[in-house]
Amino acid sequence: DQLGVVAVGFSGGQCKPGVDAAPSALISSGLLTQLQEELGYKLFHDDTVHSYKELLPASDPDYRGMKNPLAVSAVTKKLSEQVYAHAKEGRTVLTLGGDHSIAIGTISGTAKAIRKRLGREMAVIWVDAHTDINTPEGSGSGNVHGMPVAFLSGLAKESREDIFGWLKDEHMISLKKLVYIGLRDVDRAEKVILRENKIKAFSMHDIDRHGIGRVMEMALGYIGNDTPIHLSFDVDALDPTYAPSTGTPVRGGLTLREGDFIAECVHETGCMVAMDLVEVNPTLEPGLNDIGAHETVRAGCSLVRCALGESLL
Ligand code: DIR
Ligand code: MN
Ligand code: MN
Ligand code: MN
Repeated sequence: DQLGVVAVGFSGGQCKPGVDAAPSALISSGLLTQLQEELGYKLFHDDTVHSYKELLPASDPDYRGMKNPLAVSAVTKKLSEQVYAHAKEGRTVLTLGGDHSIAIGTISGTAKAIRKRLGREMAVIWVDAHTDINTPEGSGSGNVHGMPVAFLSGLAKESREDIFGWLKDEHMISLKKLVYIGLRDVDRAEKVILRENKIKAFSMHDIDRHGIGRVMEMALGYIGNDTPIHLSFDVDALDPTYAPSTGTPVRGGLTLREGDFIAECVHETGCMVAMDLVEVNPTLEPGLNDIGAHETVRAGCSLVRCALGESLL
């Protein structure tokens, strides 16, 4: 099978430096080699960790409360084209972030390719402690990594071409085909959006109640058979015990096995068209020495391998 890989060293969707170092850390630990040699993928990768420096503006004032709006818009627009170029060839696309704002690029690129190739609207499984569905006006932080789903679904609109106005209908996703898993830190304004739009969401409470097996049955049942799936995995969905090196850790998260299980179940559908792994920040090292970063990178690699078909037996 063909796998397009895009390595995105970008951190402008939030305020902590270091998340741009994740792709190199993941690749150095052998991830791409494993995908090629152990899982048998034919890789399409330009051997570059993109920082998109040439796209970053000299001055980038806040706009509608958003921080770095021009930079995030320019980078995600370019990334959208990169992902589209892979997906239109029928390749599965793996994007290594970077903070979660990059999903504006990845999901818009896959959504467009799936429309063109298959005439279908794809589903998104968003695994995260957070819903990342703030509108600029509803956001408390102004960090765009808390807003990607709002822009991708049209809940947040902006006509300025250089601030996400480049997102057209062909790039968009339906809130009816979105499923969240792992939630436990959702802003008040976001809860209103979830309720008003009847968005399918499985919080940690649901996982405690039903178990991850049943939750995945319900999540995939909601999406329906034979629907192309984009899996967007924020490593902060995992409990900080397993993934401490991330910008906004929240206690009470998924175990490593629950995270891997989610990825395995998405793989088993045979319908995964793209995966993002985001918010690994190897420079945040809450553990002794760099054990925290090492463990977080290892967890990230495991999630990717599971989503791409590694099985236990
Ligand atoms: C918060 C935190 N909801 C915000 N969001 C995220 O800034 O909008 N943290 N995504 O990872
Ligand atoms: Mn690349
Ligand atoms: Mn996120
Ligand atoms: Mn998160």
